Formats: sequence, structure tokens, C-alpha cells
Amino acid sequence: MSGLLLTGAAGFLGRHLTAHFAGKTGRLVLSDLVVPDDLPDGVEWRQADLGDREAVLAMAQGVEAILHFGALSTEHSFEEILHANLRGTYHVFEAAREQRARVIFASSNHAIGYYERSQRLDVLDPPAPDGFYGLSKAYGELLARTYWMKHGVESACIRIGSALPAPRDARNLSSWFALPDLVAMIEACLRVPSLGCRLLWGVSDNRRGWWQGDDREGLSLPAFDDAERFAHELEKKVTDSPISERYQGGSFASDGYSRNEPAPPLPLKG
Ligand code: 15L
Repeated sequence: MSGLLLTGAAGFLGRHLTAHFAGKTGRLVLSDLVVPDDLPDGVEWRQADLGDREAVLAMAQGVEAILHFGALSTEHSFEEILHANLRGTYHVFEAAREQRARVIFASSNHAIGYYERSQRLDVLDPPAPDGFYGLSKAYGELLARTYWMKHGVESACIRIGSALPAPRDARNLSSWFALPDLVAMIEACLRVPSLGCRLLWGVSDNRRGWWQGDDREGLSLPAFDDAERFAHELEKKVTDSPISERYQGGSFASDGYSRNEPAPPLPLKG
């Protein structure tokens, strides 16, 4: 890959990906609203707001792939999400269309956060976003599909669970995405000759996982990690919110919740 643009380079995952890809790819262009503390030598830096169309089109000049990790990464007001996540992702796909670049989009489990923890999903089950943030991720996944059908822009939308160095609580025993597994998935998506338009679960091979069945056929992925070895210390680490514990999205699902009684479980496709 001779030219890679990473948005959201100053965020936690952005810094991890920078450390991984610096020196391994011909050109590495990094972007964010704020300068990361530790910019490696040899990278190109573009300070930009993803809501600024011209800035996004300019930073993508000449790249072959865009790792789109820039966004508000938690729940915010609709207006804030509209600017950074909805407009920002649209600008990234416009840039990809211009450059004929592929996009690896950091989607999120919050696109399906209102499924219950007892339910087992595959990517054909309809989205059930647990807030404006989750909605913006479902929108990004649909945008990817539109740009594939209309313009042939290749993409992989990775519905990331909880990408952390190690799981932190009982929910993460199901949602954990070990960082080496995330990197391996991105590399496989960059490497595969024909990416097409894929929706992937960004989750390790957790024994307690909720998600299986996605578009990974033909990607050569290594064996993934399993959070189970952390179970003895974490399985009792739950919140005191019954709504958070009921839904896969956890605290995002209980944030701002105002129903008196929970809705019946959402039907699965089958
Ligand atoms: C996400 O999408 C968030 O960006 C991250 O901060 C975590 O909360 C993660 O989901 C999760 O659900 O654990």
C-alpha cells in the first residue's frame, strides 16, 4: 500500500494504528482536529475538521486507502454528530470516490446496541442504534453500500466492539476486540485483492461473544484472541443499571433512556 490516510490519528485507536503503520507503508498521512503528542518521523500531518469538505478532499490526494477512525466516539447532541460523524463520513467517501481509494470505516457495536444480550446476531440483522452516535455508524455502513453500488468504492465497515488492550468489565467478556486482532483485520482488508463492500464484526473470538456471521470470506485472518481468560476477575463487574445490563450497547443504551418499561426484544431476521 503506497499511500494511506488515517483520520482520527490523535485518538486512542488512531495512535495505536499510527504506531503500527508508521514506516510500514509508502506514505502515511495522518489527520485529526488536534496534533497527537507523538507524531513519528516521516509521516505527513494534516490538521483538519472532517466537517470541512475541501480539507478532507485535499488530505486524501494520492492515497490508495483511507482508515476512517475520526469521529466523535461517544454519544453527543444530534448537531455535533451531524457535523463530525455524518458530514465527516460523507466527505471521506467523497474523497475515496475521487481517489479511487478503499475505505476501512470504524463502525461500532452501537449500530446494533438495542439488541438484548441474550440475542445472537449476524450482520444481516437490521441495525438497532442505541443513540445518535450509533445512528451515525449505521449511516456510515449504509453510505459505504451506496458508494459501492453507485461508484464502485470498495470498503470494509468494521463494527468494533470494545477495542482495548484488555477487557475491563463483564460486558467486555463478550465485546472485547484485542488490538492485535483489529490490526490484523485492517491489514487483511488492505491486502485482499478484491475487497468489495464488507460488513465485519470487530470482535475477538470470545467464548461469550454475541456476534457471528459476517463478510470475512476470503480475508486471511489469523486465529483471534478470547477474553475468557479474564472471566474470573471480571464476570461480576457489572453496572447497577438494569437497562445497561439488558442491552448489548451497555451504558450507551441507558444514556438518556426515558421509557417506563423496556420494549419487547427486537426480532432477528430469521
Ligand atoms: C464505541 O463505539 C466507543 O467509541 C468506545 O468508547 C466504547 O464505548 C465501545 O464502543 C464499547 O461499546 O465498548
